[in-house]
Amino acid sequence: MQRRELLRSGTLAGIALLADRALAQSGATGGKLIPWSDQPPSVPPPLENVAKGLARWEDLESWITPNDKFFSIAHYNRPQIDDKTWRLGVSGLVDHPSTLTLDQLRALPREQVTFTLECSGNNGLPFLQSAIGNARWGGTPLAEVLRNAGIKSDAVEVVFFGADSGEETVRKDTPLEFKYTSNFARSMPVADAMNPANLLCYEMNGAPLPVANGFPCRLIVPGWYGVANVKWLTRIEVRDNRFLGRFMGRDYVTIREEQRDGKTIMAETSVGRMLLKSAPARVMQRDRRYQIDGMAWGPRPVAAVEVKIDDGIWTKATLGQSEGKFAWRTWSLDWSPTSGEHTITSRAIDSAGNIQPAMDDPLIANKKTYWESNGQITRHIRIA
Ligand SMILES: Nc1nc2c(c(=O)[nH]1)N[C@H]1C(S)=C(S)[C@@H](COP(=O)(O)O)O[C@H]1N2
Ligand SMILES: [Mo]
Repeated sequence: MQRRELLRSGTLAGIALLADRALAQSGATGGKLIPWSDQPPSVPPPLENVAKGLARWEDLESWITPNDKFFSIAHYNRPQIDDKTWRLGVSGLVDHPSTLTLDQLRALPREQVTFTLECSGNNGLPFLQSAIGNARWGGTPLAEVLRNAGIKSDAVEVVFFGADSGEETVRKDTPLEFKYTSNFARSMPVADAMNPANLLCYEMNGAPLPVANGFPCRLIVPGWYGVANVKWLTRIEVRDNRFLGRFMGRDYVTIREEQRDGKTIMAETSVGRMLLKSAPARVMQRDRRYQIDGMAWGPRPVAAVEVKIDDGIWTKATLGQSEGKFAWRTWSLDWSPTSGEHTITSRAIDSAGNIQPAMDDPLIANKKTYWESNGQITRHIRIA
């Protein structure tokens, strides 16, 4: 390893440790965890294989989510890929189409990014909670591979295909019904794909990617919702028209009631960049003192987090250290509750002054689909 890289990873580890300590503080001094009284239901049987590893928020013990505690979402199958025979194809509107082996990918420049990956469906369904995790992702900058391939001037989009596939149906239950097999895929405009933060990622927290999280290679697009981070990546295609597969044009399309010239319309927008959000993670008790810990994240730096207990006023929480613009930030607040039932709500405020919307904000209240549910989260707790 290069000296500079060693230094950099050393610093990162140091900062991560600090944040971990802040989060584990109460535990370290013999604190007691008070579990939330509003536990989410378990994932219903038809979706058991789709959403896995949804941990309870209060079991979060470190700023970095360990690989074996990271959630996973798979809409089709979970392919077991042999890294010896795995290939990444780069084709379409490029000067030099190519096929890369994992060794060839590893031989290219390596970068790391700490990025909090959240499923855009997180908090949108009763059972879909804590579909979020923070990891240090390592791999080759996507821009490097695209530059080597030479994107032609008439290119519009870059499409990323996974090895997983399933059956899709259009015009269901009509004489025009058509079934076909499709791979998981997502696309991005060329300019977004060329973002230097994007990685063809083969490492998660210093280890090879777990199978559930895309072994041997996945796309990591910091600042974008989980769905854009294509796992089990096998093919990159550059094209001159827009890709409209299921996960671009049907699923992961937010439908929201909006007003236009006095008329109500249903606005349909694609799920892409992540939104400003925060969550109360846990309450710890030490003697008669209580501490509320939580997390905040978003597309811009988090400037503040405020907490509301029951119907009280918003109180500023103390923010933990900021570590990279794509990673979540810890926050905490001392609390002296009376015994009985309480609610705890948090809201994040970003550097541009945007406030995480309340649940009755039209942005959230008029949203008909469950994706992009970044409304304020209220948790319930019983104090003895
Ligand atoms: N190939 C493939 N990539 C995929 C998916 C998938 O089903 N297949 N699910 C996406 C969705 S919806 C999310 S939220 C993230 C979750 O990443 P994780 O499973 O590593 O937590 O992966 C994304 N990448
Ligand atoms: Mo997702």
